[in-house]
Amino acid sequence: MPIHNADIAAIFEEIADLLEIRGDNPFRIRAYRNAARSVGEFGREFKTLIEAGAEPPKLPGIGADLSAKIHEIVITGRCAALDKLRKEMPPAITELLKIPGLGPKRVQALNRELGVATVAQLKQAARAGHIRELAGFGAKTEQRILEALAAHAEQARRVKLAVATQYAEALIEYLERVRGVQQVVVAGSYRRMQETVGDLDILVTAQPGSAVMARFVAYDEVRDVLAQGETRSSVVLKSGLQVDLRLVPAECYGAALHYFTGSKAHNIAIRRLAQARGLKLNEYGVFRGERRVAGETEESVFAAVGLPLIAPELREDRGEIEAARAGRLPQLVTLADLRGDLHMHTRASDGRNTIQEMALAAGEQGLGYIAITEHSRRLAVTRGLDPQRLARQIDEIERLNAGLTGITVLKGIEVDILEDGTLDLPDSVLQRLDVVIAAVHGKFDLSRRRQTERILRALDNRHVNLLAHPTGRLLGAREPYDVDMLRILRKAKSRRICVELNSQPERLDLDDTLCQMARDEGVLVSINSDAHSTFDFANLRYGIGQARRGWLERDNVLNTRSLAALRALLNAGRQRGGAAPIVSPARLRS
Ligand code: DGT
Ligand code: CA
Ligand code: CA
Repeated sequence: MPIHNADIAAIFEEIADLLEIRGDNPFRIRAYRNAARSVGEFGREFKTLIEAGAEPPKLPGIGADLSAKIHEIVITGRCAALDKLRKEMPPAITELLKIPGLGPKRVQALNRELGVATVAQLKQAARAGHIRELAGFGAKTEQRILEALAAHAEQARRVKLAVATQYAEALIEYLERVRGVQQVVVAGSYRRMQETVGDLDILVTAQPGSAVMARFVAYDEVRDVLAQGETRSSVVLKSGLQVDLRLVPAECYGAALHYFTGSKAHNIAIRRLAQARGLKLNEYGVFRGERRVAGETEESVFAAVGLPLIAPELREDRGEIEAARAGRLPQLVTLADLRGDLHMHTRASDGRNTIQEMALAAGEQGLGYIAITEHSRRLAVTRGLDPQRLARQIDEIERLNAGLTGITVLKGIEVDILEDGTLDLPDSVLQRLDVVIAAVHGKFDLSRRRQTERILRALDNRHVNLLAHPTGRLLGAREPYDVDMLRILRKAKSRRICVELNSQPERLDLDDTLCQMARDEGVLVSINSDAHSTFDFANLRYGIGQARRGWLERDNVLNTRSLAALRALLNAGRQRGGAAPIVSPARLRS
């Protein structure tokens, strides 16, 4: 049975969840979580390496015990340690952890006090009003659980884009090897870079007689075949992800690609344009009467309705058609536009590589500068830095920079915003840094007013450059905290502070619509990896995807600037208070 890194990571995560519900040793739990992350982010498939008999790579955080487990999972498809834990616990209990607002401690309490072990039982208990009676829960929490349950039913079947990518890329490679296959492309929400996808929609063109359909349903990760036909088949993979495959004639490729890329709302609006021109538009082409007038390429489809090509990420019927018609489509930012990355961790806090390793890896990605931004002391679980350790790191970075060429390491911190809006480190320390990122890491459930005030106060600190992951959401695990984002953006604008688009696949925070809001408010967005290892720079592509969905252009993004321009922007921000000249971002670009 083929096993992707994502599957190994999921097993380690489940072990960590179960240990946590059981109240196990926090270090042991953390080891599994770190291992899950290491494996999930590792650039090559363990399965391939192990099957090739290669020496398994030495990943940070993965010792002999975990390495043996990886081996066991790859070879047998199972993990005895997980099977044992599952036997000790109610079978569906980890499903409860997927309900936003329910962490292991609450799940443990619900299970112990009310015997809740399934999502259905949770719903019953909440409806009956039993949850509010538990210590530490209350009526508000009960209400929130009910709301989260409703959202969960819808979300449960969706997969994070980064996870879908692992399955999609393996499948594309497999299909491309089938004889006679010409083009393979994944359309749908995947191509639009939506943060989660419901299923994969694959289009294939092939020479006549190609066995692509037969080979598709025979793919060894297929669990169920829902339908198999000449031109269309649907399967469910072992991971639960559904995949639809359509074989389309080459002359229809563009029309089919446009149709199946969607979104549905966009398609409907485009079809209306076609109708207004007396044309018929469907997945086979654009027709005037019986005659096909376009359809071989997407460009031809758009041209037939009088429009330039619209990037897939924009196709949500959120104004892109009007913009296209008016010749005002944005020139969307690309991965190649990024010149630096302003948020990452090293071994000094909860990262897994040294500063030098991070710098070299970033250089290989084509970046010219990075900022090292460890957690601050308040986040003890991440070994956050106190002023002494930060001072040592500053010295270390200065020494390192002297010997580096092609990449510059900036001194930074991801300082915690405390509950009252003050920062976790004194100004005297922050002032020595190039980049100060402020971030909320706790007290997520303050009222909207208090949460907003808290963040506004943090933005009043004259050293802050950047607000990290501004809503705190974790896809499928934690709702955004309740804040007045417009007020925060306006404050950021007035203080010349930038906001982050955190590229971690479960964060993608700001999301697409908030990116658009930042752009409209004239606040620069910094697209950062928040890397905890050298592999995490790969996540920047997902950040770029959301930025593009949010209509961001190169000039809207802080870290597309040259180092000199970046420094000028950061410094201008820190000399606020009216005296500093307004520096036009356009002029600063070199
Ligand atoms: P998902 O899978 O929920 O993440 O979202 P999509 O956008 O991939 O949606 P899906 O897989 O149901 O369908 C793929 C595309 O096919 C969709 O984006 C647009 C097109 N499509 C599906 N149903 C309709 C429809 O009823 N009308 C039109 N115009 N297009 C449709
Ligand atoms: Ca889809
Ligand atoms: Ca579909």
